[in-house]
Amino acid sequence: MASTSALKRADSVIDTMPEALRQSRYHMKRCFAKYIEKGRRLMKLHHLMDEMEMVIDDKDERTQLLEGLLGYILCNTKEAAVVPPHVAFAVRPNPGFWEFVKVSSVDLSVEGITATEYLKFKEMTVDEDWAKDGNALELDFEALEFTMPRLTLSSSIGNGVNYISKFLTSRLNKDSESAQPLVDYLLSLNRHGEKLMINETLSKASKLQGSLIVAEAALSALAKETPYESFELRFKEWGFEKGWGATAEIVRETMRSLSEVLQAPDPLNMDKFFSRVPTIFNVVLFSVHGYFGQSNVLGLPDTGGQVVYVLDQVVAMEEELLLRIKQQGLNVKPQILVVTRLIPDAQGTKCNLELEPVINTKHSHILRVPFRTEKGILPQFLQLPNEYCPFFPQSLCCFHLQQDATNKILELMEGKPDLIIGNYTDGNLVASLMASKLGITLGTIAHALEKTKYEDSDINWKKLDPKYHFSCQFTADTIAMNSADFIITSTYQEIAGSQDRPGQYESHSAFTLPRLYRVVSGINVFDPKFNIAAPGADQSVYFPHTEKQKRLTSFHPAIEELLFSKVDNSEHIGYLEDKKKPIIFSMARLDTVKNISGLTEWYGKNKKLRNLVNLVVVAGFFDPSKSKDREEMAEIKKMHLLIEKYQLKGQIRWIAAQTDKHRNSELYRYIADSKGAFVQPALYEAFGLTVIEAMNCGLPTFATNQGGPAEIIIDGVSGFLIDPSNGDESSAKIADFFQQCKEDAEYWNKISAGGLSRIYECYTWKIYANKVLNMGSIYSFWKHLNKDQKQTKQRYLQMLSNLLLRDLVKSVPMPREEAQPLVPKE
Ligand code: UDP
Ligand code: LCN
Repeated sequence: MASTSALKRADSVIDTMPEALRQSRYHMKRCFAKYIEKGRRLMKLHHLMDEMEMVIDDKDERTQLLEGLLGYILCNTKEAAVVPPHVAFAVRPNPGFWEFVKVSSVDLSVEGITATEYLKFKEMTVDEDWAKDGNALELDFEALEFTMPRLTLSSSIGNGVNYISKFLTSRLNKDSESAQPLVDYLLSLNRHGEKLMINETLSKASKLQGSLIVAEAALSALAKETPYESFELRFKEWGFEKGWGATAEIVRETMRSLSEVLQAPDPLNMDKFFSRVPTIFNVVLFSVHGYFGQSNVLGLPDTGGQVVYVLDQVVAMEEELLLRIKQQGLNVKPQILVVTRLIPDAQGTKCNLELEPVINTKHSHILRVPFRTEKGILPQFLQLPNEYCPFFPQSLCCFHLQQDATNKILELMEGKPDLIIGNYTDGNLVASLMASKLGITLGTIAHALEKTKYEDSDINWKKLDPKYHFSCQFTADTIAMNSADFIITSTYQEIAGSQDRPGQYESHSAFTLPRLYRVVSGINVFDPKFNIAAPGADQSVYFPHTEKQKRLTSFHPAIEELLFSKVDNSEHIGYLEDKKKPIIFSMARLDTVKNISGLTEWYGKNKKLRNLVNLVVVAGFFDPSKSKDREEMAEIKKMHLLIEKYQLKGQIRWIAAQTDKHRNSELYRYIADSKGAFVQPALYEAFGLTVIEAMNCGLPTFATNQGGPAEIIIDGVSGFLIDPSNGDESSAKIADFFQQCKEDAEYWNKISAGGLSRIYECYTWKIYANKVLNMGSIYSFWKHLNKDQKQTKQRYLQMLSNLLLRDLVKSVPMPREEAQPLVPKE
């Protein structure tokens, strides 16, 4: 029986649902009558289950039904739109796979429907006129890419670059002519007008193949280390230009991989060849919001992990670029510019400086360009939209920023960049506008997309727009993700979620903003543009506590004061009575979602844990009246209440937000010395840089199972996963760990070592930079190969941006403070 139902489960919902309903017809008729009883509405899984429970009160019968196919279908239902007499179901049997069906409550007949039809059902629950308007604006991005290959397995999602190599292999394998686009692409490579790799002598694939054979033979007679210069002239006569490699050995390897590709393409040689092609020297990164600076900014509004990520990314990319350029035998200085906004009223930060070198790089800079409106330059900081600060002028300013930044970038780089990478909605928008204008390869990074953070944020957009401006945000996100040649994510779940929860990108596949537009295919998570490249932590700062000679011991007196002094002041409150106990430590912004107050409560309630360890949290500050954010204010008050309620003084130290990463890293290690642990208890975390910082320091880590950390940590091996919605279970798991450490001193070392090996295997900036530069190289060629289709899509996106987004952003209120008039240039 089990195997039959398993087989059936592999079938589509439309095939299996009629029979499943027929088998429980009596109960189902009553169930559907209940569903439609309240009229039009949207139902989630828990509503469907609760109402089924009301109708089928016999537990055994219910269990039997839920164990069958019907239960399987219902459990995979993400949403149902009730429009009597029908109930339309959106079923997601696997990550990325959606099926839509409508069921009649009258006769239980089932009909498959399209995404468009489902969205109309959904709209009927809030706005019948719009749903029935035959001329409503529909966006369909897949319609423009009907010939582009798509992946088919959920497990392949996020591995795009590997599949692009395979697709390229088959494209170049068709006939004798199919390698010509590769030759044309190589012919187009140049650096400031100076040709690279090949010149017009080798304009045909057959000629190139022949010359490669001759060149390889010549190379085999040379010593491996022979520099390119010593055979450059001879190679030039044969049609070869610089860029193949610095030495005879490297040139030979690169030539061999191209020869293999031209003879019979295979993904391995394709990858190898493209990792060596000199296409990327200058990169522009956009990270627009927050206080983008290198010191004293973390913890300021909108200033968190993204700033850390981008700065570390620059260092790693420059290092990798320098290495590659050296291996290519070129004498070129790579340049990376991080473009952000200039804030004249910089509040003590350096955000009013136009150009600032990036620490630990040789040639990279932060370029700050002011936000401008028609009235002039905006002097003050602008927060991303939230309830307290309902402005989203970022989008409006992005249009201007793109124009103002372009000239500056072209001037500083003495030409166009080779790759543009955006970060988050605002940065991705500017990046996509610029990439489209200059015709440059575009990568985008979201860090976190807002759409999934609020239930039904699409259908209810009108209600939420005054607070959050989702109409602008979702439009900007959809435009940027469609413009991108490749999308970098930190985790799989960011793209396609998990078995139970749709991914952040996946939630853009079909959605509707009634009265504005209906997106019938917004993004396809099976598009090979998606790539997982997880960030790392700066390993010169976050290194294991056991590396004694590197330890920053000069911070110890300050750290000891921070942890153990008995005074309450503006930097810390609470104290630790028993200094010998291990410490459980957490550090995050004091947002509700970070759940620092949750951790405090779990600790307060768990006597065993309190006996075993102390609690130290670094988060926000202590005076709610100083907060401008309603959420933060509530969290501060809650923290004080919990400390009071559970009488935590003597066992808790609450430290205000810290901005010195060197001191923070030593704090992680100091806590590791105490044989403590790091706890990241967030209700949801997109990635979680603190998790990998702690693991890099060798501190055993407990992290939320909701979001990115669930992929970082292998439970029980490289750390532990905890369920933020089950505090008792989570605190018991932490207590058990410390109990076990008491009984077996080696256990702590084992988990600490497990965390470190996981980091070295998957979460380093070196791995990241290598992956991202390979993407830049291979997607540039892919874009070249598909330029006609790319251009068509680009025109469609430009139209949407100009017709839709520009109008939407105009309706967003600007801050009251007047902009400063532009000072005319000398
Ligand atoms: N951080 C910090 N001081 C604080 C809180 C956080 O320096 O008081 C740093 C932390 O070390 C990490 C980043 O800010 O590098 C937070 O990144 P994460 O990805 O954990 O969360 P986000 O704030 O981006 O949501
Ligand atoms: C944003 C977040 O919310 C974090 O989870 C990430 O770690 C950070 O950006 C860096 O990507």
